[in-house]
Amino acid sequence: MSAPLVTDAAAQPDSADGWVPWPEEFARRYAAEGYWGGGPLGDRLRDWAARSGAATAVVAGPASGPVRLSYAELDQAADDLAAGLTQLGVAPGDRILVQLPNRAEFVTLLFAMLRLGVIPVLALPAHRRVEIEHLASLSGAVAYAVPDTYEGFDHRALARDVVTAVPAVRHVLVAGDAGALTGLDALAAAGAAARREGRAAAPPAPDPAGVAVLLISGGTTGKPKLIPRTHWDYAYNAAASAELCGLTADDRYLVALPAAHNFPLACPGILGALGVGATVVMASSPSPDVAFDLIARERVTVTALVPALARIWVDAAEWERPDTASLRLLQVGGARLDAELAGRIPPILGARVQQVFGMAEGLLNYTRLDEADELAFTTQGRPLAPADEIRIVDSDGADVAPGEVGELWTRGPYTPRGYYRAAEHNATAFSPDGYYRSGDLVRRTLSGNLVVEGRIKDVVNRGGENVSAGELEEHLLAHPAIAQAAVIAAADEQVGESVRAVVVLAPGATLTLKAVKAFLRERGLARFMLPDLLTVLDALPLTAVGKIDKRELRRRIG
Ligand code: OOB
Repeated sequence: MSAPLVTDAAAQPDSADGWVPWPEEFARRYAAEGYWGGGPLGDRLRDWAARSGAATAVVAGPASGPVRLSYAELDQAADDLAAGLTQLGVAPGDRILVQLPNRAEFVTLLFAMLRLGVIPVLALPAHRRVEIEHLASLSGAVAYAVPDTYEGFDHRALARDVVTAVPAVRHVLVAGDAGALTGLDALAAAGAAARREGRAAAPPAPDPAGVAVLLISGGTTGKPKLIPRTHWDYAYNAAASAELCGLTADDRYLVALPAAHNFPLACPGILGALGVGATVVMASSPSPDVAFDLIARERVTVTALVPALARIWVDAAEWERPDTASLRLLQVGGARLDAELAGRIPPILGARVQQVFGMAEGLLNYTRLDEADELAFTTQGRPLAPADEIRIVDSDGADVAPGEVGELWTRGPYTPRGYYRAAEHNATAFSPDGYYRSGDLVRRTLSGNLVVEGRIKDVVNRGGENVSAGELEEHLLAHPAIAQAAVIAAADEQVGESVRAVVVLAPGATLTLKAVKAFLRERGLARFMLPDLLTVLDALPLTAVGKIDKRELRRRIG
């Protein structure tokens, strides 16, 4: 490995190397066992274009005039944009903060940067000034790529604020109407002209053992962190996921979640689909209106959702009966999927369900497609790679007995050994022998699959008794009147914290705290587990990728 072990990230503010490589011994093993190898991700697109040149790589844009890029066109667009970026003075190792929604430019810019060895910092479209300024300064980004507007929000205005607050950001790159700023179209045109006239010398391909992209942690505590994913680890992540999902050139993958999220980007997502010559269809919004039309028109075969969206799709489809005949696989992950909802997916959408328990930090667990549906309804699957190492431990870091609940620790060929420029945090987020301490509470079933029981800190401490929010939420969801549930602490003078159940009701339903308690007691729940307060809301706040946002909920009604 070429990158040095960085122990004090702050000492290297301008280095692209603020990451912790795998120890030599592991790097050698992952290469020897075939997990790592091959060229950098940008070069792979050349191979894919040589193989599938005329096939459609990307479909994007409004229903009125979809943009269709063949593999050959995508390959060329990436070269043009790469030449444009080079002309702008962007150099290998530089970071660019990319905040693009699901449009064709997301893919062309991503590959342009991968080719140059310029590192994308993949922000989500829903991020706003506080997160963006934090990510820009933490990464030392030299540019910020935005859409003109998205969902009624003018990202160019945000970009102007960011450039003022973080002067290291020298360029704003705009997809769409750029106004006085630099348009990605214009940049690609300038790059194409330079290439035609032989003025664009491509820099050498980047080291595939080095960082390819910086993902944003989905953590709900503290500021977002950056996760360095290398060309090799991310290529394996995408290709092995594609194989597990049986993806072939005949598939059409719908990007319904924001493309910058690990799940639709590489599990198998965009990168996995392109790697097998499939077509990537970008949905401008995950709403059933937009998605169902695209599924019918483009004959979509596979897509990925978070549970909150899966529920919206299933409810809408039950009513509207859209044409989803082409859909063979619906992946659901990112948060707890309840078994009842999972069971409604095959009959209503006509697709198999696959649960995916993953994290931007690496480890992916999948339910397998050659196993009984029941496992996909009730478990979160098992690790992707034979080389994934898992420990389920108690609060002292000792392995729990088989079948018991404990914290999931993991290391493996696509689970990095540290966050980017975060030496202090890394000391506690990783064990001394390199396991990532996920904070997820899991147990392993007899079938070898994992079940996620909650988060380690997501408990309400009522006078010394710990009530697991995840466990209580699962019981609440079993109530027919409850569509969504989140359990949070409420300040209580006597016991410190009391248990507040925040719920969204099923259409037309009503509910009282008394009825909830009676229902839970009937299920055999201990008295200390029962909620003290019930709050009914029309909707729960969601994170940038669409998970229930408990931090925001606590802020509103803690
Ligand atoms: C995915 O990645 P992140 O980084 O946004 O969030 C990771 C966290 C996990 O640590 C876990 O707490 C939760 O989200 N989670 C799940 C879950 N999948 C993720 N909790 C329960 N059940 C699941 N199936 O969310 C992500 C990344 C790649 C693929 C899929 C999801």
